[in-house]
Formats: sequence, structure tokens, C-alpha cells
Amino acid sequence: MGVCPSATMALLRDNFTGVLRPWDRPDVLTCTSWKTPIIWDGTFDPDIAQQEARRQNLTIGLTVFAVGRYLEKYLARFLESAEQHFMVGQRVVYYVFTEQPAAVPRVAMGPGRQLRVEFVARERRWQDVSMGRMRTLQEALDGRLGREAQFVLCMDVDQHFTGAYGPEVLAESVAQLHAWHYHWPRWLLPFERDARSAASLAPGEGDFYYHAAVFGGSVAALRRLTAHCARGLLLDRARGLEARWHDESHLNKFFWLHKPAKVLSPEFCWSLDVGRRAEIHHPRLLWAPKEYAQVRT
Ligand code: U5P
Repeated sequence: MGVCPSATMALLRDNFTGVLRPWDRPDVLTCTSWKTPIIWDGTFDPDIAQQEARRQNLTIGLTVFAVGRYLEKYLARFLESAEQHFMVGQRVVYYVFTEQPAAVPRVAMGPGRQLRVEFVARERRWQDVSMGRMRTLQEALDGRLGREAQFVLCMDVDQHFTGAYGPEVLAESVAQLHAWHYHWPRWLLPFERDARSAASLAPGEGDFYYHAAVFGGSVAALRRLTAHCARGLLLDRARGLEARWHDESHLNKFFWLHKPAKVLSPEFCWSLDVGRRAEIHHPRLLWAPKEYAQVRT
């Protein structure tokens, strides 16, 4: 399907994945048009990634927001499953952003792993909680998070880990293919199309539709990403606009302008509601069933 020609293989080699083996997955697209790997189960060696992360003596950050009812409903399972599967054997610092620090569940942490709780004021609308994350993350990256981690993954809380999620996902900037949209034709993808919005993409623009439930990268790259999105969100607000998919629309605009250095297959953020698909071998993170009526205010 989308196997990289052998001439591009050298470019696809990255420190965390070793030599990628796209020929083991001829059924899926394993390479973008800008020669970045799309990592699927079977295309990388997790042991090489582990060794490289240890050699670099990395601290890996994982940020998550748990505001309002999202805390009680999802945070414990998210953290407990992360302790089983996320960057096992590496130094990890979790950053939980919430307006209820005292309610954060006590989850037993493995060696070299710690949890920091950061206060964030509660917005009235769920859309504002979601959009406010970019500004808060930007500030955190300028503060302690940016000093103690070298790479950071930013995730939604309403999901849980089901399989190994290791340093093979790390790169300068990391984008996640959206489970519902990865096999759609480009013209159908739900980008913001209102030209007045800072998030807008013109017809013909947009590579893939990326899911804001998982994105990441180096601290420097994430500072640029969060600053770009926070600025776009502010500009839209000043014009009385709100992009179709809120912060996710701005994230998609950013990754159109600044191509990600690694793309994760939908196995890294899968929804069982999509149904069985032959190319999904090993889902590693699963969305919780969407119960918006219960959690959104
Ligand atoms: N979120 C909250 N509380 C809210 C709305 C959103 O904590 O009231 C955070 C959660 O981390 C959630 C993410 O997974 O923003 C994306 O929101 P949603 O699209 O799942 O509603």
C-alpha cells in the first residue's frame, strides 16, 4: 500500500525505532509524503527504543487534564493503566491538571516515576476546558515540566492503556492518526474550512486528520505547537469564532504548516466503536465510551 521505497529507508531510521521494517506491514501506509515514518505494530523494535531512551537518560512527561467530572470518572484508570504500560522502565513524570487537587487518586508509582498535580481554574463550558489546555501546557512547558522532561506526551484522560506504549513513539514532534478518519479520503476530513478562522485549511490542504487526544514531542517543539494553537484560539475568540473541533482544529493547522517528525498509527489511540479492522493488530490505548451527557457541563 504505502511502503517506503528503499531509498528512503535511511531517512526513516530514527534513534528510537532503529531501522524501521515497513515491508513487514505492506497492508498499511508506513511513510508520509515528507518521508516521516508512520509507526504500526510490527514496523519497529521496542527494545532498541528502550535502550536508546536509557542511553539518553531521558525523563518523559505525560500530561493529562482532569477537570470537573472527568477526574472521578477517568483519572484513576488512566494512571493505573499507564503504570502498567506507559514507558515502563523509563523515568516518567505525570502532570495532572485539575481544579480539585485533593481528589486526585493515589496511584502506586513504580521506581523512577512520579506524579505532579497542578491547579487549573475550572472553565464554565467544556469547550473552554478543552481549548484552555494549550495555554496551560505552554505555561507548564516554560516552567517545571519544561525543565524536568526532555520529551512530553499530552493526552486526553478519557482513555486507558492496553498495551506497551514505549519510547518508540518519541520524536521531535509526534502526531496521532484519528481512529475514525485515517481511512477517509482527504476531501472528507473534518478540517476547519471557515477562512476567517486561524485554524482554517483551504480545499486541497491537510495531510491527515490528527487526533488531539495524543500529541507530543520535544519540549522546544511543544512550546512552538502550544504557542501556535493558543494564539490561534485567542485570535478566533477575538473575532467571535470557534473552530469546528476547537483545539484539535488548531492542532491540525499546526501540523499542516509544521509537519510532524513521527506519525502514530491508530493503534496508539483506538476506539472499539470503530469496529474490527484487519490492519489494527495491537491497540495500545483505548478511548473510553463517550458519555458526554454524564461528564460534559
Ligand atoms: N476535559 C476535562 N474536563 C472537561 C472537558 C474536557 O478534563 O470538562 C479534558 C479531558 O482530559 C478530556 C479532554 O479527555 O479535555 C478532551 O475533552 P473531550 O473532547 O473528551 O470532551
